[in-house]
Amino acid sequence: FSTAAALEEPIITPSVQVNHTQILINGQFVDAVSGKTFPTLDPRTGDVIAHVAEGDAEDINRAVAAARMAFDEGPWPKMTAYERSRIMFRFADLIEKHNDEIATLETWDNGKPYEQAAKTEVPMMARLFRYYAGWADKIHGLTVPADGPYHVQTLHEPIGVAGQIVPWNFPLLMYAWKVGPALACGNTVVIKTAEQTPLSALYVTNLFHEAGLPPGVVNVVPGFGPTAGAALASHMDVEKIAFTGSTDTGKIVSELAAKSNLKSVTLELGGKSPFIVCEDADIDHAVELAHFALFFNQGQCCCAGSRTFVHEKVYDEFVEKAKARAMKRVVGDPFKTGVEQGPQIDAEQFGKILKYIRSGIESGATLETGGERLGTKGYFVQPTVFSNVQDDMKIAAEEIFGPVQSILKFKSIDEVIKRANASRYGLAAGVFTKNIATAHTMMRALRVGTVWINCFDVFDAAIPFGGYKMSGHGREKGIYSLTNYLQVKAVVSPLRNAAW
Ligand code: TXE
Repeated sequence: FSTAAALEEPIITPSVQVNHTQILINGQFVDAVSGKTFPTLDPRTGDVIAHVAEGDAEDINRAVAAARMAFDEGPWPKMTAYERSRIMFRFADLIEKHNDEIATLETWDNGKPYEQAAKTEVPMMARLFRYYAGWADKIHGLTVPADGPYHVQTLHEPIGVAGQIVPWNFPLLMYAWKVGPALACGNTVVIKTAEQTPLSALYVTNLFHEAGLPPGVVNVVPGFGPTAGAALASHMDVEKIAFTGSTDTGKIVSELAAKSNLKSVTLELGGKSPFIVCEDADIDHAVELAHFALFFNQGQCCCAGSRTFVHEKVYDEFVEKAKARAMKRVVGDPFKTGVEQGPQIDAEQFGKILKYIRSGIESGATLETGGERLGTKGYFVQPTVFSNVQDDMKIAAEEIFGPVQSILKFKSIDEVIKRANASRYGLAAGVFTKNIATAHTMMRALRVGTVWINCFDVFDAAIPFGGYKMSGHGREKGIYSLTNYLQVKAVVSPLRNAAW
């Protein structure tokens, strides 16, 4: 690997100050009611970056009360849609202005390459807010042609207070996917950040207030899942909960929502996405994109192409090239230029990944490269490639969420479709072929929320994203995301000639 030098040199000390570590309620930074804090760690070293206020049920109550007030008393839903949209546009401008500070916090707290945060994710966040700002004044109901002498129309109204629970793999993008549509539709928000990555959301929400966001419209509560997260999901005054995270926690969130006030739920959960390379594919292109599909963001993507199915005729060539590509991957301090892979998020995920690697070896898959931790501190894992992986091995069935590529062999299109669909997940798929009929057949047959044909991980504010099966329900991004945050009210009134 192109790793050793990058890992051994002294690590880069980020140049930004961590100024926001408290809970953000009603436009004010406050301590937790309990006075408790928790450390947020630098995944490069395991050292403490800062101590952050630890919200729990009491703080969630306060945040929900603020969001409730901002919704019920205004001004947010009572502002014109144009005024709301202008605040969101101004926020996007401020995100751009502070691009480098925001990206620095994101990399420091999460471990992702700085270049990825600074050149892709933070700009994408600004793009998402502009996209949703554009929607704010284009949301309206219909006039409905009913039978009989009635005037019938629908009003598209905000739901109320939206609770949002986000994970640590894309802290800012998950914020944008959730807060953007909720606000465009006129809702107010309480967002619980992941315990591993509280810093960037606090920083950007402060900027949002600078852009003119009224107090109470977006409240940010850092804290843990079973305390703060569960309190939000079961709160009686929260009318909608949106969650991104593991399938197991998604079930808990659904249950809490059902047991409390039956708040509506959208879930974006795990995946085990097939990446299918047909015999006629451009192999070099497929190798590169299969590598990207799996290793991007340290393998910590819900839609990672984590089952690489390759046609038997091109299998050996593909495995050789995939191995060579993984061996060239540059792993190291994510603040260094040219580094493609930083550390995993925390000790727990790091341990889980190494366990899956051992399980792959024990179950008889061929370890082509990698397989160990890198360095002696922090949570770095060697880019790892397994060949001869079988469907019933754990590494082929369960979400590893790390830099571990599993390459499986197939013989026919019908067979690979069946095997690709034989998963409890259904988030995404990649199909690599030059044959348009094969591409169209697969596109229809695969039971997943996104099919990328001869490409992968193409994200855009307008493209909907979400899962089939146990990868969740509801769609984020695009026009479809708005329906998660709107109530439809039917209004019926008789015309003058109606029989009373
Ligand atoms: O997830 P959790 P974890 C997958 C991935 C990973 C595994 C575990 O396979 O290895 O999940 O990661 C909050 N009530 N994904 O433990 O627990 C928690 O505080 C309410 C896929 O980090 O799902 C955090 O804010 N909330 C995924 C969020 O849920 C609770 C991204 C996610 O944490 C809660 C992350 C509770 N009882 C992990 N318990 C994706 N789809 O992209 C936890 N939380």
